[in-house]
Amino acid sequence: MKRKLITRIATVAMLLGQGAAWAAQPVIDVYKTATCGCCKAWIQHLEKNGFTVKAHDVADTSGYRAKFGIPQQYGSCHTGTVAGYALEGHVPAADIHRLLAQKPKAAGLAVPGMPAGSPGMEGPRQDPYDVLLVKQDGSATVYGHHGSK
Ligand SMILES: [Cu+2]
Repeated sequence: MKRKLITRIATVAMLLGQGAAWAAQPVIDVYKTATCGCCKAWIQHLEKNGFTVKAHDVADTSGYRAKFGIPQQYGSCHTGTVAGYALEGHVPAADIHRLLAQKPKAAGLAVPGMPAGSPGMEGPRQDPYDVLLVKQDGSATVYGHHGSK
């Protein structure tokens, strides 16, 4: 439902000649706990890469994860949505831009856990990690690989 509405809004925006500006800065809604520091760092990463972020502090993110179609096994510390897709965990902005350009049939993207070196989890350690494309049936394929190896 939400997706249809967004599509309609996008169509109206395009008719007004603002399509490019809207497409360049889609809004990402993020559900996180108030005390999560790496969630805030991830949000800053998104904003630095052209996204507008609306953050919502919630007591527990697992209900949002389930609602947006991401199985708990792919869970991380925060759950977001953009253009009808779920974004679970520390997903790099580049993969989100690719998702929005390619528009695959899927529930969304997930970076399970909190890999060291992912956006918002920067530090001395850089672990290799995968960005998963989670399908509507809960299965997943590798959408992107980051870090060494
Ligand atoms: Cu985190």
